[in-house]
Amino acid sequence: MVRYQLPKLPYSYDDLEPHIDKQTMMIHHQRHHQSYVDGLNKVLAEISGSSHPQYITSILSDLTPIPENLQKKIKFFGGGFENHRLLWEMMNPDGGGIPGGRLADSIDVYFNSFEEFKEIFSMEALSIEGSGWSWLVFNQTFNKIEIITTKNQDSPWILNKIPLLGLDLWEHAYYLKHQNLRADYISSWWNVVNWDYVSNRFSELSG
Ligand code: MN3
Repeated sequence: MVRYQLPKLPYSYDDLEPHIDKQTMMIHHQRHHQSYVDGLNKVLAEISGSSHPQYITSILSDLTPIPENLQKKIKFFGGGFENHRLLWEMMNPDGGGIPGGRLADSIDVYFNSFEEFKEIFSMEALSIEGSGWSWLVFNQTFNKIEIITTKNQDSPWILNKIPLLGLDLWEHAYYLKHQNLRADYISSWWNVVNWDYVSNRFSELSG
């Protein structure tokens, strides 16, 4: 059986300062992400008698082979594991600015301009009630990009959509620095978006 591990951050805890603070990064990575890793390993161990060689994104894409009473846990812990793994990669101290390449063209096609895309994405992120995520995803069925939001730790993979860029809107992602000011967190976060990573993901998918 696959055992998941807490992935290493691709930078130091204080590298995203002043946009994302060191203490938030440490607690978010070492405690919150670790708890999704542990929860996922535990629920996979509970699925007795069957092995799960597929990576978690394949499991999330089709939950039907998972016993019904465990599907919710897989969704939560598996989503939490993968969403955060991506979150760290989707940020970078040298991030911010605007995307390039084919992703930039696609954003212009579906959202008119990068500025309009950014505005819609931020509005959707602000409008999430309770905890959830805001995403730019690739919709394979229609071969297009879309903005979606998900509740709790739901991953875009459960909707068969591929996450390109994701923003964590749980209070644990921003409360220490921004308290209840979610809009401030969102505008800080744009400064660290790793557009190279996001654009590369898109290029590989839309090939
Ligand atoms: Mn989180």
